[in-house]
Amino acid sequence: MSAGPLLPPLADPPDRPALAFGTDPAAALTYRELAAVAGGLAGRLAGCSRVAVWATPSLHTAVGVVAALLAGVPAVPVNPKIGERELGHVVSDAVPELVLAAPKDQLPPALSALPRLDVTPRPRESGFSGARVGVSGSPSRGIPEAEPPADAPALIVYTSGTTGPPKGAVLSRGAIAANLDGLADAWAWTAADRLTHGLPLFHVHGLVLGVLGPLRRGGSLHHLGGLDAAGLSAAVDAGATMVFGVPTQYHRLADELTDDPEAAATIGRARLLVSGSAALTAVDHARIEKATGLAVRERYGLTETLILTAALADAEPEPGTVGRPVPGTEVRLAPLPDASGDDALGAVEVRGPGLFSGYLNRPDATEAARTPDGWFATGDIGRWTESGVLALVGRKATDLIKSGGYKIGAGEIENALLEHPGVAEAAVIGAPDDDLGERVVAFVVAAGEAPPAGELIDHVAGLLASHKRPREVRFLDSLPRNDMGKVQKARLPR
Ligand code: MCA
Ligand code: AMP
Repeated sequence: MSAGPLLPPLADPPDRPALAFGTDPAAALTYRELAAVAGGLAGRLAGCSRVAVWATPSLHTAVGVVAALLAGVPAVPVNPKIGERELGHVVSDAVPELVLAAPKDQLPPALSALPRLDVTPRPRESGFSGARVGVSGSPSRGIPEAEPPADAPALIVYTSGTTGPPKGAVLSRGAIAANLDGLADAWAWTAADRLTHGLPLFHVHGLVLGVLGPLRRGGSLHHLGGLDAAGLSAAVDAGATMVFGVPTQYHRLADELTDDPEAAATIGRARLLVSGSAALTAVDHARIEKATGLAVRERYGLTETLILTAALADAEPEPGTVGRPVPGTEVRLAPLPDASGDDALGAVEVRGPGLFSGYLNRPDATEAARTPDGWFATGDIGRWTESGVLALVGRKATDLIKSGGYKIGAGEIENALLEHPGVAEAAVIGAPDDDLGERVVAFVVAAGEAPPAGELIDHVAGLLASHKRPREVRFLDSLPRNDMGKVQKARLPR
């Protein structure tokens, strides 16, 4: 299977802005500069089996990932707030040959044991030259001349399941290209667009849509580090046309904009506000529209499938819905065994070119996620509205929590809690939360005297990524269990 380049503008790079991080002019590159700097680095990566990228929200991360893609080497973006246990799992599962990081980054032991290449994209004003990429380590091995095949792996993105450690979703070059092109159709996304956001760069949302999206189109990205009213209105004032965010970011923005009509009016000059990774509440949808005059478009996806559905740029958005199948993607609702009499509800299944190639080293899990006729079962439950758009109504697994747009497996946190000597039993749930959508709540039966809640929270944050830490710990004398001894989470006190 042959394919055109994943990032076409880098083949004959124009002298137009490509990437900018924050407000420091030194943290910005044109396409010509990016092609030179990433090309130089790619020459040193080519031939590697896989590389880890210490994925801080920085130009270094974007350059490192682009370099790996140019070299045809699969990149494994690593959350820089990852805990020790989780990092150990990622490193032993993905077995990266090298790690790419910024020179100032301090890497934890599991990564600092690997050969390291420092990424130092040089600012324009210092007489930029691609040859000045600071790389220590292996000599140049030459960039492959031919574009790798469409089914070649581009990224391995770790995502949580209900139990066990996160699984590495292998995303091919062809899946990324096809999905980004489908989104370009849905949103009329072109080289004229300047995208802005403040998303992390170790997940599909921030990295695939948020960095590779603009680079595939030939447009530009302005990464803000976070999303607040002042930063966002300045970015729109400076020419940003599209905004991506998770619902928690829009919720906080809505709070701020209530008291800042000037920022709201400026943000309203953008072309498109897009929300995804979790459900945006109708209340926040209305608050943003009232303040800015712009209705937020929702889109729905998974790490494994990329984006399935999106509200179209030129259609009237319907709050509480996630739009139509992205061009090229088929979405169906399969009957639910226990739909409580509501026949319109179904299990969301997807087929199309954006699907992942499988979980790394986990053929069993890959197989389990596929239906007998080859569709991917998302685990989400939805229904089609009368106008033909998808509304999500829930998830099959109660042990998956979505907090701030991050997917978190209850089992992984329970296991981490049980490693603390003060914990005899643990049950973790997602409790409704205005800001985070759901917040991680841990119910704990102490072994002897109850340890301080903060100690348990820090314990989890040290082993796993910090966003997986419980926001609340409640001590119980015992967990509610059925006759078989299985914890009945529905009976936990809310
Ligand atoms: C606090 N912190 C701690 C502790 N307590 N760290 C360690 N131990 C502790 N005990 C620190 C954190 O490290 C962090 O530091 C700060 O406190 C706050 O962290 P956090 O709780 O994460 O911040 P938040 O304010 O609650 O974050 C909200 C957020 C974030 C910004 C919305 O959740 C976020 O970025 N969400 C994006 C999720 C996303 O991209 N999902 C995509 C996957 P510091 O301040 O230094 O950071 S879904 C996907 O890709 C699919 C395809 C899709 O549909 O999009
Ligand atoms: P992840 O595995 O982190 O990629 O998260 C994928 C999950 O996020 C999906 O299965 C959905 O449950 C949820 N999700 C993504 N986008 C939306 C959205 N717009 N509305 C509701 N849930 C969403």
